[in-house]
Amino acid sequence: MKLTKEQFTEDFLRQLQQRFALSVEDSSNYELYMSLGALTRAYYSAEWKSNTEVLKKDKNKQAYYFSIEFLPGKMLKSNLLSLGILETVKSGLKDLSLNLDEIAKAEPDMALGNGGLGRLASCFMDALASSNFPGNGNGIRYNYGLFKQKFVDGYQVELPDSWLKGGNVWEVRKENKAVNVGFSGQVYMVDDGLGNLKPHYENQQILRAIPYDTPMLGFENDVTNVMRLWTVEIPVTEEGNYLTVEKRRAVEDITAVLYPDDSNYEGRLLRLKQEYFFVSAGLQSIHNYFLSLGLPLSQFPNHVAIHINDTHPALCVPELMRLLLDVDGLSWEKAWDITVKTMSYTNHTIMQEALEKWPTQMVYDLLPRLCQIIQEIDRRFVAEKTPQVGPSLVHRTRILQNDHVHMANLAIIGSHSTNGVAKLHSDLLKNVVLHDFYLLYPERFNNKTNGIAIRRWSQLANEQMSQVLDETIGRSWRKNIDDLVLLKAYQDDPAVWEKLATAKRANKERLSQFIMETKGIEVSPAAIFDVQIKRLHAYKRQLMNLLHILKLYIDLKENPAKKMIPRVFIFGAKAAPSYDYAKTIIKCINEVADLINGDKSISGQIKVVFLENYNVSLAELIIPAADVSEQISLATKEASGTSNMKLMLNGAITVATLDGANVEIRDAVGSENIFIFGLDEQEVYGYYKRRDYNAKKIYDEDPIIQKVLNSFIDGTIPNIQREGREIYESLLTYNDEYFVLRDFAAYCSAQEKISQHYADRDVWQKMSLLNIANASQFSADKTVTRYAEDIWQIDPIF
Ligand code: 26Q
Repeated sequence: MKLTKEQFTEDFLRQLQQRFALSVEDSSNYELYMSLGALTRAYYSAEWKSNTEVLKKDKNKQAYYFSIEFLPGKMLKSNLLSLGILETVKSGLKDLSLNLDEIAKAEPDMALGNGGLGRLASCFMDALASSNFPGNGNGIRYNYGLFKQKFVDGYQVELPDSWLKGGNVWEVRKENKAVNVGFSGQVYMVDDGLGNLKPHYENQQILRAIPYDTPMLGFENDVTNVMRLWTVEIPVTEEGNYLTVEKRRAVEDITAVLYPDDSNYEGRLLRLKQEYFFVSAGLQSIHNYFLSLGLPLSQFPNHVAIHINDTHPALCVPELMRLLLDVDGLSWEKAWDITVKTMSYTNHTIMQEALEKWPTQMVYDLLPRLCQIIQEIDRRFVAEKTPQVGPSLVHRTRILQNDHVHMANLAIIGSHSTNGVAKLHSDLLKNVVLHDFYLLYPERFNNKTNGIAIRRWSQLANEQMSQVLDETIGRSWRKNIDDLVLLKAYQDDPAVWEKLATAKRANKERLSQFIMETKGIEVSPAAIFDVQIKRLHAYKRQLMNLLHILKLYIDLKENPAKKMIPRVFIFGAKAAPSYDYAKTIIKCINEVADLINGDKSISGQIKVVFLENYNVSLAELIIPAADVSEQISLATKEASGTSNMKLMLNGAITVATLDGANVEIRDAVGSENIFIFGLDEQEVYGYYKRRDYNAKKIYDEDPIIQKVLNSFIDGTIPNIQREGREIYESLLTYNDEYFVLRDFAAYCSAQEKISQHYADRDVWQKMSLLNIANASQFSADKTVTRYAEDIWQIDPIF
């Protein structure tokens, strides 16, 4: 949009006065933020209205991304960037002696997600709008987002995230789009007098679902899609709706908190209620919208694509069936045909413990009609497939097994597309994890490698580097991300190396200052900033990183004269509150950090910093300052990873196993510009097949590993009597589930190589440059375009 600085300051001062009756001098950052947010909203409101009208008039096919998590972070600066007025606003505020970055800090992070899956959903929202696709989000408006993390005596403590308490400027409550969602009770099929069976419900609990819409702006293209999040309310009925405090609480619980588990599936009834609540509300609202277009139902899949993001929204399948059967009166065959054509599903994990299975009885009690439909889907599946492929394959793939509803099976059988999130992961789905389904439906399987919202992770997070790019290759990359490859032409240009190094240095200084302010730890921006930021999970092997740190430390203690290139090891990670082993690792990292940071005898050559409360905003501060990107999961375990892409884009060099998207990153940058180590997929499966992994043997044969592991139980690391023992036992007594010891030596040599390469500034800068230049292939714009073309069949419009 066009906006002069003068117009902006005038609008802003008016907004501040109208909203808070305040002048700039008397306003807090929060009041300034709210006013700026409201003004930003006013700037895009006309586009939002006209987008909605155009879509309704043209009846374009739209995609709906159903996700139980969204993780947008802060939206002020990203909305200003999309509107093309970020610079104008910045300089207008400066004229008022205000600083946009300070004001922006007052916005709470919207953290309605745990990690990769939720952040991916938000990167996709950005990319869909930026690539002119009509694509919307559908999810839950949790009153409390992901817990805030604090460390007390080195232990993780969780605090509630009441992100809504100051109000949310971006959302709009849509009272007139509310729908009812029914739970429990009994259901009978009765003849409606016309020979059709219709469900008759008794004792059903009816809840109200209210949507809150947040516009998702495209980059400089006037597109405003919608992320629709649902909140539960107790309906007002004619007979009155008096509920006891307890019953009210039980209802409100449904959209109260995000489950903080990102890997371990827990079969809680409340979680199932959440899943059905947002699925039913979202589908009803799509169904209502479709009916308002006045098209025949057979046209539904030509106007609606529904995406099931992991299995959490898999109830989309039976819920759409319910609407088509019970509300529209379609035959089973017609309803099923429409459902399968409409639905598509993404798998995000191969970890067995994360696969959702719900006790059939629980599903029956909570959702009797859905359960009937699921049973009928299962019955027909068995009847149709058994003659074709025989009973044993059917037995392994059916939805109902051992009195449980298998959600992945439901999602695959009820959709036309199943994809993994990186090449390796998608191949594993086909060949191992979902091989049985691949035999049944080979044409349904495909890969869609993840991507990231490049603009947020460069232009917003890393202004310093962005400026260097502007000066070097011009500004076109800001819109056409592919133009980042123009940087390759400068791979041997020392002047460009120097500029990029200066930008990196400034980002490191900014992070060093933050580390000093928040942790009181002094770190040198001249050191290598070695970064591992992701959820804490055993398979991601933060522990291996810690073992390497201990090895270096022991080395320095034994050889006091030794000089190494100083390193700052930076961690950011939350553990699921119920995940004891992950919490143990947090405690150990914190204690090792205290030990090393406080040891004057190593003259600051190693520092360890575990930043609290890792979230999107902190990622935006850490990533631009990273030299080394740790992507060290056991091969086959990380479906894709996305922080690997963000770090690469910001010029960090990756140290990685051949897991997830690391493989594609290596292919993009070339083996000489990444440090690959460790077991590969084949070798890992070799161990599983032979069942001959022996951690104790590796320990017995490797004196370095002995020294490092012993430090956990011999008092070297203080305050970890219980935790140190737990780690030690997990590796030696319980045989090291994720092969940390097997990969340790290779990891240490990769780390040594990193130090050698870093010592040669030119070599390092060239590698770093090539990482930036090759990052554009991981743009979420590309990823969603592939989803749009191959899976959703939606066209860019607007
Ligand atoms: C399921 C049931 C009950 C409670 C919680 C859950 C649950 C919630 C979140 C299970 C899994 C998740 C999140 C998984 C996740 O974030 N997976 C990551 O997805 C990224 C995007 O595709 C990948 O890059 C990561 O590799 C993958 O770990």
